[in-house]
Amino acid sequence: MASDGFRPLDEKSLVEYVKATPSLAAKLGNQFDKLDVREVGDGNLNFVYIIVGESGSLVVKQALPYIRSIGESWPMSKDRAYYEAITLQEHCRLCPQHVPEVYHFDKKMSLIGMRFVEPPHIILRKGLIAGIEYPLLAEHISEYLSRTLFYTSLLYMNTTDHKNGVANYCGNVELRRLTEQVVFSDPYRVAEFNRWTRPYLDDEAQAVREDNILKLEVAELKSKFCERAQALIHGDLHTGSIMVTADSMQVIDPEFSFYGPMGFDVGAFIGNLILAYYSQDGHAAAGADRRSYKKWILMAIADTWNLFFKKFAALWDKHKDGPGEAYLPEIYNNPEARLLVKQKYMEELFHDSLGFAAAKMIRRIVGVAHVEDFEAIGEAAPRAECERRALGFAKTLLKTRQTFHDISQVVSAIELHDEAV
Ligand code: ADP
Ligand code: SR1
Ligand code: MG
Repeated sequence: MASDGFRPLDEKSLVEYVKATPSLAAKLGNQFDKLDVREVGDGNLNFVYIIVGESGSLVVKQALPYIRSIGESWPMSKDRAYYEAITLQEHCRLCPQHVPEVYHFDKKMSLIGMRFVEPPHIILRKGLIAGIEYPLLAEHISEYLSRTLFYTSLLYMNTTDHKNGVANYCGNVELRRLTEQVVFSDPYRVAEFNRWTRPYLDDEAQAVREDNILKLEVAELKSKFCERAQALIHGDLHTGSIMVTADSMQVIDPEFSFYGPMGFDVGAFIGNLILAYYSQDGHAAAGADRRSYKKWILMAIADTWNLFFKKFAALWDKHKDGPGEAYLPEIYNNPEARLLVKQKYMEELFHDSLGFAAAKMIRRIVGVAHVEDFEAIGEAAPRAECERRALGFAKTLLKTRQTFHDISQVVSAIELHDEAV
């Protein structure tokens, strides 16, 4: 054991740990005879164990002091487990139906015990690759986004609570720096871990590095990401951080959380749906094209924004006379003033979301961490073709996001770009 009390667990030592931890042992009904223990971590950073016994189940997640997908050559603070645990708890309080319960947190061990999000839940990204429609997805994600973002913003919070919240997350600096680097910097310069589908996208990767307008736009987004403490955001809300069934949705993995721009979460989700859209042709089998599935993804994008807008605005109306510091009732006390500020706020949030969506798409094609949507397309040539379309659309979206005023215009542009190239 290290002097700080940390030791990495394996499947065997984990069982001893659970037995010695009453809050976890109780979740297994204190029955340890026939335990099935499996390490299932397929994310980029951590180790995740599922433990299923005859009388219960749980998940244990442990952060080691480096990035798993790269190795020990890229050290990373294991304090990330602390931020993940406190955000799971806060988001579970605000939106219990869509966030797994935390059973136990051990700061020295950088270890979280939480609810096992049981089968038939699967990772949304895998469902999208398989071509599965989720009729309630937009309803559920808009509920999660609207509640977690509204209730942690100055639209609802008083300034003392909000500043305390901001301060609580200031220490998550290494994960913020990681995002600053791999989303907003590395794709725009030559960097050690950047990769793309060679040689097909060599010219496209170079073009990204030489596009001054693109660099101008991404600088604006980076500045918002670094400087705007708008609400407690998940910070990594891609489709690999969401588990789904036909009628349930659970958001996991908020280790990148901090008080940041709301559009970073909304955009992460929408951007990853757009990536899923452009990957579909690579998954189409003979006699089974993905045309209707692509339509469904477009509908999910539109529904997500529209429902989010509606629910977020409804929360704002409900709490218009509440403690929120941003728009004090004695100043914005007439319907016209309220409408004006709401329109301006939501329009900026819309454009932020589109910008962050685009930046998140670009980094997944020419940066370090790629997505299974494309990686699962075995042959390089068709994979590169899908990626080229996605990258082309993302660049346009990043540069022209201010020209869109409605999500239906974005959806039309996605389709047009797909048909044109
Ligand atoms: P990382 O932080 O490394 O990205 P994730 O939190 O994304 O790790 O988890 C990796 C994988 O572990 C997920 O893709 C999912 O399959 C599984 N997993 C994580 N948390 C749970 C949970 N609470 N219930 C069920 N499976 C989980
Ligand atoms: C080395 S970058 C790893 C990526 O995985 C996480 O899910 C985040 O998206 C991060 O940028
Ligand atoms: Mg993850």
